[in-house]
Amino acid sequence: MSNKVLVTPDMFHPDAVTLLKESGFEVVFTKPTRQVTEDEVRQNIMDAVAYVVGSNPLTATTISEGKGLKLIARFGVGYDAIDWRYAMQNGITVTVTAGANEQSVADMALALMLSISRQIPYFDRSIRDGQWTPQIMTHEMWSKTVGIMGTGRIGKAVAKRVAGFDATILAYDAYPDYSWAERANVTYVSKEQLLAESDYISLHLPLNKETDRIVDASFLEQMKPTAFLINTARGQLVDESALYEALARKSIGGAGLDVYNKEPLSKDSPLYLLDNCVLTHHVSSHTKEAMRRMSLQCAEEIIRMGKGEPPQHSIPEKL
Ligand code: 8YV
Repeated sequence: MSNKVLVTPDMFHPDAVTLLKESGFEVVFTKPTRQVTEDEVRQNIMDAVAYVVGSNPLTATTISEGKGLKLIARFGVGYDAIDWRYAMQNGITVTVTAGANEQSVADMALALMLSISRQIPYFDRSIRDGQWTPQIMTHEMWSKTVGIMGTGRIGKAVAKRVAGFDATILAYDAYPDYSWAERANVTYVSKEQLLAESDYISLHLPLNKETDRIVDASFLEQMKPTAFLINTARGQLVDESALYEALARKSIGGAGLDVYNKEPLSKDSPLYLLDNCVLTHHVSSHTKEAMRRMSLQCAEEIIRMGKGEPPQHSIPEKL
């Protein structure tokens, strides 16, 4: 068995590199996630036993080049960009860093809720432009209704935070966790009720064929005209043109977006022209704390694989 671990995320923590080296692995980095090409991965995956993959796509063709590949350790929780079916069919385990980044992503969802409803980017721009009294009114978050779509680890962490705002918390999930909801004072409702009643809608769904463009024109029409849409999950959950239209017509209150249909967001995107949306660069889990946990978790999965032990967080899908 080869001992080469190929790593793409440049934020892979040095402690995880040390851990892998101490366990006898050689660690080889590609270019960082946002620069690496499939070609570069293909060239380097050939003699690797494990690959730590960022948000860069990993196709069947590339995976098939990894003749000795045993583990794909996803540096993150969403595995929509990986041809995981092909990997599993070929006996390659795919793990995710479940439990490592939900606190950071939940923080960001809250930050976006507050940023858009209190117009923080607008005030920041305004004071830098030398204006002291910009005359706009904003909205407080206290005691509002927050709709959480997707109640996995991240959705639950968001619920915990918004409870501190005395929010009424509604949730929608194809697989409700009623015992958590009872403890957390969260009410599962239909999608229609969540859309009609929420002042904030925060998306925490995985991207798959059921959720692709779940936020379309009709979804947006069902939202309150004052409601905010927050997306720290996946850009493809949202029909971005329909969202632009709704924001431009002000048929919803605003949006806080960390993810986009196509990343990086095009320089020509009309979203830049709108004041009622706050945009960040798919950085919800980019905190020192989460990155270290994610790195160590990937390293530990690889070390377990090396010892012939079962993975801790392999992806749940069955073929
Ligand atoms: C990752 C993410 O940090 O966990 C995920 O699925 O989208 C992010 O939080 C990013 O994909 C880098 O790998």
